[in-house]
Amino acid sequence: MKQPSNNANLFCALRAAFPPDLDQTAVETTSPQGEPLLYTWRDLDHASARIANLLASLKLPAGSRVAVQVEKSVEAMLLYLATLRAGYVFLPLNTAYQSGEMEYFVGNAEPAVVVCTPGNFGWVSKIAFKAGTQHVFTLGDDRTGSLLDRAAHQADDHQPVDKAGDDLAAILYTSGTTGRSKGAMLTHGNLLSNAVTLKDYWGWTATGGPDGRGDVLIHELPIFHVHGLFVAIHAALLNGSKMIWLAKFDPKAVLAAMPRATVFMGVPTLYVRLLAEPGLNKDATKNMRLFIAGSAPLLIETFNAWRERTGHTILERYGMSETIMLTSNPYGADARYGGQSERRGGTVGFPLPGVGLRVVDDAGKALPVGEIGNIQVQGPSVFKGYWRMPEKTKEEFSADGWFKTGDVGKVDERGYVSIVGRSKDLIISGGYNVYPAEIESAINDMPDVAESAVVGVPHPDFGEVGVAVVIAKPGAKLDGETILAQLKSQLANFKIPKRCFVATELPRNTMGKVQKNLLREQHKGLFV
Ligand code: MCA
Ligand code: AMP
Repeated sequence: MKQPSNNANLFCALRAAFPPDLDQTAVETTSPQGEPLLYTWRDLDHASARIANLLASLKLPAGSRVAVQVEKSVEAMLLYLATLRAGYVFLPLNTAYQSGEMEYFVGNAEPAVVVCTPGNFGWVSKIAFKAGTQHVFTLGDDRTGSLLDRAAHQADDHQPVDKAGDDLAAILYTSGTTGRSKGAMLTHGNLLSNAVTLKDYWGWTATGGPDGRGDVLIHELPIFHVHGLFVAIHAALLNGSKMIWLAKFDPKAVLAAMPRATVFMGVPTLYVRLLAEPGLNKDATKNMRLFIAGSAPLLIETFNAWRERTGHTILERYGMSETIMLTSNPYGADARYGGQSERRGGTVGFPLPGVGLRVVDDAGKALPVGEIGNIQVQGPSVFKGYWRMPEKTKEEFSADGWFKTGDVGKVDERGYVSIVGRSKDLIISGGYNVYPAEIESAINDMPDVAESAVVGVPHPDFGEVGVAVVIAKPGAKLDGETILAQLKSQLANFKIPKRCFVATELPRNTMGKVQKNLLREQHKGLFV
């Protein structure tokens, strides 16, 4: 493949990092039936070229969105790479989304192409065609489906479409505290700059490791969010590193992969579940170089227990869909911060090189070191805005151009950032974001419901889970279990509150606002 010198298409940078010997293994995985499967670097190149050629043959308008709701597979990753290569915009969707949620995303994004699982073709294609989508393909987790059937007839070389750094590469939907989800628009430049920074900051190496070829990543996260799709995949590809690819998180499979790997990235729930494995010890992790956590707060108990059991200190970092990664604890000595190299539990480390981070009060005035306030950021990975929502975009930036994260935190005298809360009403459950406003709205639409409140409470496995408190209309009778069952038919399963209480009233302050802090306090002991 010819490398155009000034093409800012992210795929060019990833492809340029493939090792010279394309016959080396790039991905090691198993089929759904458990048979071992190996993909070489050449396989990644050729298979993504075939899909890119298929997309190109459709003659889609520039900037077309390719919406994808499929189970995790290597081919799903290849579809992402092919979309970059073909110059279109990748739009990944959680497989847990139900038809009402999909209807919104597809209606809002108006994708030219939708790719779904063979089993969902019936209902997903109906939604897609209604929204004007011309092409609906299927992709199974076992290398089946019309996408690969059609791509098989295409050539296996493809020249990446010319892109500028500011061109859109992906849209990631992220819920809002009010109203519906917003599509965060990320550019080729956003994604590449962050990937390069993380590769350097986390010390990715192309030598050493279990087979002498450098780092090997255990990839066990879903690939429809920033963590699994961008942070993990980009770092590995940009380092020419092999991935041990698990279709789903399974603590035993992760432990079994550790002797052949060096890097693991996970949300805190995965660390909690790994700690429950008696086989997790210093010996099992002795070949590992780095454990990285993020997407939700890592409890200090988990941080300490991990160090005690394995001898490794988890490196916690912090980011958002709108910004990709913003801060990280140091991997080695950080010269910008006096050579400090300590990974401090309970903190998310330093702003990454190139990231500006400030803590301000509600009026937007910068606060002194150590004071708690709203976190605002700037930098090359900060997104381009919300898809077709210029007003919302404007609201989320300060007058002088800083993005308002909605997270509340502080910076200590040594420069470490801590997240102490959120100004946005958000529950992070097992690394997935759940917006109470969306759940409350679904509950309030039920005929016998007068009002409701959903709050997050501590949970030993998911960190935090939702609990609903519901008030019936006068004379109506409600039952918590029935409400939850009804919600299950409407919303992605991880959004369903783990408990639902029927009460006679919600606590309110003198302004009439529901006092969620009192509900949180009342229910905080439910699961711990
Ligand atoms: C599954 N369930 C959950 C969750 N996941 N409930 C609350 N929160 C969750 N996260 C429920 C299901 O509804 C189901 O309930 C039951 O648990 C079993 O479902 P199953 O799918 O079997 O669960 P699992 O396979 O054990 O999944 C748990 C998980 C998964 C592996 C922790 O949630 C996961 O992969 N989380 C990672 C999310 C992630 O990648 N986040 C990154 C976002 P029932 O039986 O009642 O139906 S990116 C991001 O946040 C930013 C940018 C960042 O900084 O990285
Ligand atoms: P999302 O928009 O789904 O990507 O979620 C981003 C949010 O996850 C951030 O705004 C934070 O609230 C939260 N988050 C990510 N990483 C961390 C972390 N290490 N500690 C605390 N919160 C985090």
